[in-house]
Amino acid sequence: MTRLFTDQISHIPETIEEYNQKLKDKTGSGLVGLANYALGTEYGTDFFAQKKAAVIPVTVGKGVIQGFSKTVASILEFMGFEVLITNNPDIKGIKEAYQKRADILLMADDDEFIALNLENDKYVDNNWATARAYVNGLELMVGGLKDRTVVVQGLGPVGEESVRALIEKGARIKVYDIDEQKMAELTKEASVEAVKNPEQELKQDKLILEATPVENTIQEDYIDQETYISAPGVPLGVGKTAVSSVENRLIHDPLQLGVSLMAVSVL
Ligand code: PYL
Repeated sequence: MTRLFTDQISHIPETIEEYNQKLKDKTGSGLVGLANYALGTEYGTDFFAQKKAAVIPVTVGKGVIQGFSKTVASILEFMGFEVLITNNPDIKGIKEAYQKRADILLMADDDEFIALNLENDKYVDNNWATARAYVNGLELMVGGLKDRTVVVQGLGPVGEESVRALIEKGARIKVYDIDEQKMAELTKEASVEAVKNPEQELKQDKLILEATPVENTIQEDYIDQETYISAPGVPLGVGKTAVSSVENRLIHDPLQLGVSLMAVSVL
């Protein structure tokens, strides 16, 4: 999992309103609407307000990321949840969240980012939630994925889960990863084929799910008015000069979509 760093997320709390409006402009839905669409639910902010979420800093491994807990908390607060960041990290933090009667616990180490609902035993991890959010975001942008071809670049945990979500949508999927074994695994599915040269594919296939942890995987000369990109990968795989030519048809963020879907999926 690519480890975020502070200056990739420190802007999120004060820009979340603007982010949400841009997401609405692109997909017709904001964070809550997209999560409900992806999960087939109809929760409103009044329901979220009845739920207390605790974000627990975790110090193991490479330790706390300055601003991570605050950013996760700000996304949940924006959605309407009652939110606390525990004063203590780690096990003491879990104990504190329990003692403060939190319903939902969110915590992340270097490998996992999970949400647990103590009320109903539901659990979700960020990779699953992020993949579902970005596939459904792409679907909302283009009006439907059935029988459409989607190129998935990067078959890490999010890319792989995205392929599964796209199979459920009835899409035709072309996958690319530097690891040929990963491609071979996924092409066992009838609707999935491996591509050797993703750049060539982008000349004809215009729906892209970019889930690599690499910059500049999508160059400007492969982008036109038909191109739609859903990019859960951090850092953004679209070349900096290319972003301006596709920004109204590009979904990308370091945390917002994944966190919002995590919270709704454990209710
Ligand atoms: C969950 C993010 C999405 C992309 N990469 C993942 C990441 O950066 N994981 C590490 C998160 C560490 C959090 C740290 C803290 O502040 O509690 N343990």
